[in-house]
Amino acid sequence: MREGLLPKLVGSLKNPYDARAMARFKRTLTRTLPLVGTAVLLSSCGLFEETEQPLTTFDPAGPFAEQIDNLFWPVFWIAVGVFVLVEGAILAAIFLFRDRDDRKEPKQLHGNARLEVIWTVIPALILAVIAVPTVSAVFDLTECDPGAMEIEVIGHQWWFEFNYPEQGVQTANVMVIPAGEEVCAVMTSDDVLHNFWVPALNGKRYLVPGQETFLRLQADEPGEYWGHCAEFCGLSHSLMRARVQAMDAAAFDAWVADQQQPRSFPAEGTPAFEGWGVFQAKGCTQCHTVLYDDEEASVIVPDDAFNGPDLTHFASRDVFAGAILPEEGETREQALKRWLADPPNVKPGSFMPNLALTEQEIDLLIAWLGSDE
Ligand code: HEC
Ligand SMILES: [Cu+2]
Repeated sequence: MREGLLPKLVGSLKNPYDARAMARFKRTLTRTLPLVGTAVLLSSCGLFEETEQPLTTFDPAGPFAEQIDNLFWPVFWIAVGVFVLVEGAILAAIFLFRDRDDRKEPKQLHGNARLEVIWTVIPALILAVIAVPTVSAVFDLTECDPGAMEIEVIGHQWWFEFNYPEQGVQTANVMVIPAGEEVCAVMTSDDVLHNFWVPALNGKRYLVPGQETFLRLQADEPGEYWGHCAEFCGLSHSLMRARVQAMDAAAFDAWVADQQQPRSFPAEGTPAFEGWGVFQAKGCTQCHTVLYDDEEASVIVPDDAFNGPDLTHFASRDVFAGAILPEEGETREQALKRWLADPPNVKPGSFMPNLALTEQEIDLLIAWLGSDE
């Protein structure tokens, strides 16, 4: 191999009328194209892999995601039609009018006003027709029904906070909603731009510091619907997930009643009690609110201070730290150990610092964290 692939290609392109160069170009193409094609095909296989947390817009689970789906498919098929027509015309021109030794030059259409008007007006009409339902859907998907239950969604680097103002409930990472009912997400951010996206329930919407944005959410059936922050928001953006948990009305009411209860203060002498001691001694109280039935023992981090997730009912959430833990194949305890030992190692840039905890302190903290039954 004296020449590299690139110089070969460039060389043959520079001189397309040179028959030998052209033959070389064709040979190189026939050798490389199958390779490139296979690579592209294989890389797309990843898209169809079954994961436990699928993020797909093709699986709508409620009326708002369905509205998007119902808009997507007609537009997609119109686009397919345009593609086939345009590419077909190009291929027809290439093959029907290709150069032959004994052939005269075909009729030239350059500057044909009639044709140019036609191929400007048709796309403009198609776009205008598509714009009508699109614009109306964009508004409709974000204008909540006045009777809908409100849930505040607050973005933090790198986790979602969910507050239920009517119920007086605060939680993180797992948004619990009643199935078959519209919920209005009233959203903002505590730091930088984030974007709340649960593809099975609705499209994406920004969380903007100092502003409120709205998003209608509804899941028709009880189930788990995964979401992700959809705006690059710093180092651990890719580790900022959320999960929506839809429950039937009775289960939702029971969940609310449970969350409204403060936590019972651990009995003296238990590992949970000692864990609470570690929690206070290590300064965890600086960032994490914990509400006890014993009000004096409660710790409330003011809203305007730096806040981590409310840990009152941490035990009731089966995923944590931006809903990325526990990872597949890992128990909750293993994940908690990893998290408490070195948060920035699990989530680069994490604002929960490494507090240099000993293994014993971690065990006691885990006993306390899991003790709210
Ligand atoms: C400087 C503030 C700060 C301190 C101090 C702090 N944390 Fe955190 N903690 C955070 C933040 C911020 C998060 C969310 C991190 C993320 O998901 O990116 C968090 C997350 C957590 C979580 C996961 C909660 C969930 O639902 O996602 C647990 C558990 C936790 N911290 C326990 C502790 C314990 C125990 C201590 C003391 C040893 C402590 N934290 C000290 C800020 C802090
Ligand atoms: Cu984000």
